[in-house]
Amino acid sequence: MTDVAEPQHPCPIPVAELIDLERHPVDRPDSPLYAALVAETRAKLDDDGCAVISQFLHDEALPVMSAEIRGIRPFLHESTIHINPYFSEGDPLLPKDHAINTFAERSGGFIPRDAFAATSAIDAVYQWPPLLAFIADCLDLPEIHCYADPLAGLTINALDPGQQFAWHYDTNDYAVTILVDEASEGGLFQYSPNIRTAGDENFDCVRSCQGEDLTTVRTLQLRSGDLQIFRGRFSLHRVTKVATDSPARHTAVFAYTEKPDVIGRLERTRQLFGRALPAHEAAERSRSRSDELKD
Ligand SMILES: O=C(O)CCC(=O)C(=O)O
Ligand SMILES: [Fe+2]
Repeated sequence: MTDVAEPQHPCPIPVAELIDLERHPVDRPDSPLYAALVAETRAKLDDDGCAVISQFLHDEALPVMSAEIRGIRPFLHESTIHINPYFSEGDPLLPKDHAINTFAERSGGFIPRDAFAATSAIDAVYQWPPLLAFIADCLDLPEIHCYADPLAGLTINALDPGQQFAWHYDTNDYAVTILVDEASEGGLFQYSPNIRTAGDENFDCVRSCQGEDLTTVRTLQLRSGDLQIFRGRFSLHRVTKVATDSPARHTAVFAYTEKPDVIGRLERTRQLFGRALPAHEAAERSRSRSDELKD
């Protein structure tokens, strides 16, 4: 038998020209530099749930990716809502100034996966097998797969001038993002490491953050081209308002799953994207066929 070569991504630019592999040798798992990078990233994740690999991308990749995002911005879905950190309704039985009853603006938009061209450089990095193996190593997982969802797998988060993402927790265990376009002012990622635990919501401390007491809060100085791995289940976080005279802030959000071929639920997809694709309907049908429950 002959070895089957990795299928080539149709992006005309090789990944080696997009990721700075000299500095961050994610493709050389047997090298001491790779071991050091994984150890450092794991240590940061253990310490406060956040690891940043600075200048992960080559500077030359940034204008290419920025231009790509500008090209697909017509597919941006924008909304302005007011959220509490739990994305839930308020609780009339609790005091008015309780963390659960404290809402703040979440304004911004996202560009869905099906807007990306087949030749996308952002997609080439997202899907690159050595990167997936490296991220799995950092998270101490046997393997990860690209989220097969045709709308949610790879997205761009956009914050235009004047927009912000208020304090919240994520529902997923970890997020992998690359900042492509930074704001010139504002648009700062802030987080309060492990402010809650599985057994203690620590509402008082959450309320302090909401009231702009930033004693427990760390602020990242992210730059375009930085890669961030963030565990957002237990660490309250936000992106501050992008200044009104700043360019838009764009992050590429890489979604992965531990099992292959995972697709989002039909109803949830309709809520998030305002539409679903035939793949979502097919997945839902095969789910109900394989469901052996009686009700
Ligand atoms: O755009 C970012 O840097 C991350 C925003 C965020 O917290 C999220 O999408 O859940
Ligand atoms: Fe988040």
